[in-house]
Amino acid sequence: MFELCVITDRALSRGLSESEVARLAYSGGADIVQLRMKESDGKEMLEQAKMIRDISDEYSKFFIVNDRIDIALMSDADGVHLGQSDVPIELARKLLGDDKLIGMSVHNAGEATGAEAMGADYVCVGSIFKTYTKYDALQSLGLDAVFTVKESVDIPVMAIGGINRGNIQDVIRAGADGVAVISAVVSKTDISAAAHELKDMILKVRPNI
Ligand code: 3NM
Repeated sequence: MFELCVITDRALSRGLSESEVARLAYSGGADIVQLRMKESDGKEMLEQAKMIRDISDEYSKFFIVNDRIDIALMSDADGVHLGQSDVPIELARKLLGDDKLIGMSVHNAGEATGAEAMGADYVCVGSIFKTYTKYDALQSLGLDAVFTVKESVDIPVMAIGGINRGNIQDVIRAGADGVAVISAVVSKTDISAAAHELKDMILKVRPNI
């Protein structure tokens, strides 16, 4: 369920809308699409969210909204992904109810155990490698961070930041339940094929861990 999350990024997706990217990502095997539109107004984001909801239903896959609980509620998304400086998980849970997923970005074991205690359904640790996509990301925590975060919590652990076909299997071997990627999928000319390749690579190492 949490193996491959593809996060949208309009600036990288060569003129495709978020929902177009989502369809291609799901068709390639993405388990989750996370709608991330930091610069967008609510109207446009809600339109994309509703379209992705329908597409994710076609594929029976998950749809998560970054930050915006209001958009998640209005589009009936499966949940939200929150950062350390977003609204507290307890409050998000009150608004969303127990049936929705809440994910949280973390950088270390302390933040991960905190997120779990507050009721997060999964955590996403990063940035594992150098990323050119998020300028304020804490850079290059390394694979050790995946291992220590995984050791510290019982909820699923995803990893993010600079993950691509060259390092994805190391990330899974380090203990990640899954990965979240932007550039390794959405910037490619064949988004579906890129998602398919990464998903395949994850599944290939899974039986060995
Ligand atoms: N969050 P790419 S790194 C959205 O460290 C995001 O929390 C990060 O993009 C974090 O796969 C990141 O292109 C960008 O490196 C990930």
